[in-house]
Amino acid sequence: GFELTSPKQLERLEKINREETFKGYEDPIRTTLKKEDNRPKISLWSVLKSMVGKDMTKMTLPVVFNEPTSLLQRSAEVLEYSSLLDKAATIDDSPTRMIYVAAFAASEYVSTVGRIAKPFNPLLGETFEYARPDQGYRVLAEQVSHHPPISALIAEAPSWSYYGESNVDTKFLGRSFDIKHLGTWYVDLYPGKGVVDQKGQRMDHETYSWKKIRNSVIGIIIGNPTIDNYGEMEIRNHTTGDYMSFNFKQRGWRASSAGEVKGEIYTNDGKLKYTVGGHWNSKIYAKDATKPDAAKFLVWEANERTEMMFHLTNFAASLNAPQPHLLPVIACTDTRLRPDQRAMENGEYDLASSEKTRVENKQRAARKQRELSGEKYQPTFFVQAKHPVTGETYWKYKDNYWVPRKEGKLRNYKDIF
Ligand code: CLR
Repeated sequence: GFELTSPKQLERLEKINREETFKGYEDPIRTTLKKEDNRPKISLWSVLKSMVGKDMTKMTLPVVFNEPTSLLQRSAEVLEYSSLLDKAATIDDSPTRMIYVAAFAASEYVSTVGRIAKPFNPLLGETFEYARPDQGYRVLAEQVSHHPPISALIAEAPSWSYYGESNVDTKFLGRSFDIKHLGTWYVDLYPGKGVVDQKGQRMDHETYSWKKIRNSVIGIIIGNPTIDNYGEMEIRNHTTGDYMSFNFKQRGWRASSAGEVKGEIYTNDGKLKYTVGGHWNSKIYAKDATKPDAAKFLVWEANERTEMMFHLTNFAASLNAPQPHLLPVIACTDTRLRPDQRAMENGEYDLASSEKTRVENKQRAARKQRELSGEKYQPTFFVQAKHPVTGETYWKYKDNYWVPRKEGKLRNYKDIF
């Protein structure tokens, strides 16, 4: 919806189109699941009480505690509010761009409300693609490691890329079920007018990075299980030197304090430029801190939600849709083709459970085979590399998905289901 102005943005748009990214995305977007919620009601505590001290990968839970999404898809849910990045790229000054990048980083948490269920742990080599012709972006995620479970993801649009690794450390400590995020996430933003870096050099893009805050399921023993998201997010613009400290307050006794966020944006000379406030579960505002009488302005507002099975958001309901034009085009490793998750979505819990056991056994057999032949597993679409800006190790997209996909070469390249 935003105008593209720079040659770099147009070049990126041209690549997305040339690689026929949107082939298969002709069907209308699915926004809801029509099934009735007929899951048996089992108390979470009754199942979890024997698992104190365990992490999620070591818990064998009945499949009714799952939701029909994979962790690859859940990492892609952040794209629901990607128009914040489109907007950021239209802004000329760097601290103001930071407001919208920060709102993007915070916007994904509203989708966690009511979702007290376990996403499917992706199989090694499982992929998930998602593209939006109406918004101009595309996403690719791949499970690059099984122990520990790590997913790599890249989303690309004409004026930005968002990429990083999802590597979560989960622990059930009795009172709460906690999820710590170890991976770093990046945005490369290509503003229409370019960027001036800290040395005064003109650049076509700038790089931001941050780590995700903690998720915590509380109220497991008494009351109803609720999700909280809290901690300190530090967002850095490595190119201009701007910095933001963004605090997500832990939920207190009063429900009114739930979801509170507070942040400060500093320019590279250490001066406070903006304050940001609001709630990750409803609205986020910003205010110019250099002007005493400045009014706060709305930056982000959560989308309306239709109540549906598993409390998915409307955006989440679109991710696993078995669209007739799309299924023949996607890679054979795509989550949409995973039989246990599909059965779960269809409300066939017994089939979901037996298929889950089958595909997990198949994964185990493949690993045994590799061990016997001394073969080291290599992901297909991502490779570990040193980040050109931060110097940290990250999963670099090999730029080898969309062209082979277009040529039909990913229809049979692997057999994981
Ligand atoms: C949060 C947003 C991140 C990606 C991400 C990774 C792990 C997810 C987490 C999100 C939300 C909460 C989550 C978690 C894994 C397990 C946990 C779904 C999506 C659930 C609530 C734990 C349920 C407990 C079971 C025992 C039922 O970008």
